[in-house]
Amino acid sequence: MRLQTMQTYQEFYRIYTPEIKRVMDEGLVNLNAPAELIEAMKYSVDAGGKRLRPIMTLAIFQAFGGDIDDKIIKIASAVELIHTYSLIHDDLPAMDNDDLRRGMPTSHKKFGEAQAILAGDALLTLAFSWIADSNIADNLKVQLLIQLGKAAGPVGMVGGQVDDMLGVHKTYTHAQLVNVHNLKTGALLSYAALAGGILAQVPDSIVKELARFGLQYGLAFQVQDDLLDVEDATDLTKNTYPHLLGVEGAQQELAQLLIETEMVLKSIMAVRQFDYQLVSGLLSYFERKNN
Ligand code: GRG
Repeated sequence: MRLQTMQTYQEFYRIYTPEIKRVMDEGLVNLNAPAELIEAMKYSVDAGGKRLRPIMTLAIFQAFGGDIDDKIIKIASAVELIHTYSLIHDDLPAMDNDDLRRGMPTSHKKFGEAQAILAGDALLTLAFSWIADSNIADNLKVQLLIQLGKAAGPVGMVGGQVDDMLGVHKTYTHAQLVNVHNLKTGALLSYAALAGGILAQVPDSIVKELARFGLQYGLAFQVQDDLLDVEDATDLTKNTYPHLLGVEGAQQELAQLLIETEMVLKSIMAVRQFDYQLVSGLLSYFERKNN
């Protein structure tokens, strides 16, 4: 594989976010499924998220010499289906009971609780089909499916969500909080990063380092999210970094995590050439928010 011509992360993001939406929409409207179900699935998929997870997979895939096409975009978007399902279920009355998501009525407010639950279920299972039904080599498929199952399920995001819920009436230690967020938020981002490496067929040792990059990125993402919640004056009584460390402590933790995240990329660069500036561009998410 060859390294592509240098492209800034901003250009990459501008090109591929609409492509991700197009490929996801095509995958949804072509399903032989009840129109009402497709409508509810598409409503949440099209609600306008940042597409951070598929963008991470695609940027890493390209940075390690992969050529992006619709087939790769669809595989990369599987994790976005899971992310979307998690938000639909997280908003339900039994969980956060939110009326709005991304400025629009939540799925259960728009379609009713039963339809929202089923739209989430359908997005979760469809994610695995999009990988399993693709025409990449079977060994790559199996690796992706194993890793996605781990990241999304009981030893990943769902486990983290449960730990988070159980923590409502207690105060977690720093280590417990890190663990909750590694599972709840970090696991899917870690998958998104390693999936780019698996698709680009880099050695296992680099896939492992990419997973570490995604996990560190996810933790930084969560600290940032907690800090933004403080600015929005949401409550400080939950298990959050500002609650545990104070706002200044959480800001220091974020700065340290970002240094460590970049260090992981540098350590990969020491053993294998890749388009460093494209992948490190993923960290611009934090600059924007800090301005
Ligand atoms: C219900 C099984 C289940 C899991 C829910 C991810 C999650 C677990 C809940 C979401 C709650 C939350 C606000 C977590 C903080 C980090 C996070 C995942 C934020 C949302 O991700 P973004 O910013 O969302 O990538 P967009 O809207 O850009 O797609």
